[in-house]
Amino acid sequence: MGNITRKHGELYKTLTEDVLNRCCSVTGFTPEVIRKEHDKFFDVAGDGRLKKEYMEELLGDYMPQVREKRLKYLTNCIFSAIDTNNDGYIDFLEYLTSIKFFQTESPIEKADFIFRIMDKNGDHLVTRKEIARLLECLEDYHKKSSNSSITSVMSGGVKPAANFVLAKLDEDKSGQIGVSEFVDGWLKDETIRTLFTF
Ligand SMILES: [Ca+2]
Ligand SMILES: [Ca+2]
Repeated sequence: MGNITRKHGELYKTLTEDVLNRCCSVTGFTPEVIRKEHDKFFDVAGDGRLKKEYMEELLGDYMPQVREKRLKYLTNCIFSAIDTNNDGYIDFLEYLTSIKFFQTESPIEKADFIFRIMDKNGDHLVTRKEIARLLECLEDYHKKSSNSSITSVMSGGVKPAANFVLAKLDEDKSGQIGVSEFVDGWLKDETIRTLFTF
């Protein structure tokens, strides 16, 4: 996120008027919401840098059915999607932005975020393997699904499921999915949305 709203190495420890204004303009949240989240964030991340282990713990509580190895992969994917300046920590602004993505009502923003989670190596393309690995993480989660199209897509395992996703989304038949193909599919197809919602 190499934009002017971010200052190098800043940890946003004190909510000055300037920091507050920038947080508001980046996220669209009200100052009240930002103050509340600031308290919450610094309660956990004392020095302003949230570590990956903490996210793994949170995710493990949220998705107890996901096994350890898969949880690690999923944590890595989500963490790198949130850690936009790639310094190995989540700072307050990155934290705010991620809340925005998790809470957003905008299907395009949501799809974009899921795409970035799935795109493990960050090359802006999603391969069959990246799809399969994310679905593998979500496999146990989907097992309890009452949605018959999800259980049917997942019934043969993650490889056929990844093929199904690729066949649905790969409009230009390049063998990989670009972000616009994913967003299109997300908007059009309920099975795709449900498959990647967790
Ligand atoms: Ca960071
Ligand atoms: Ca990729």
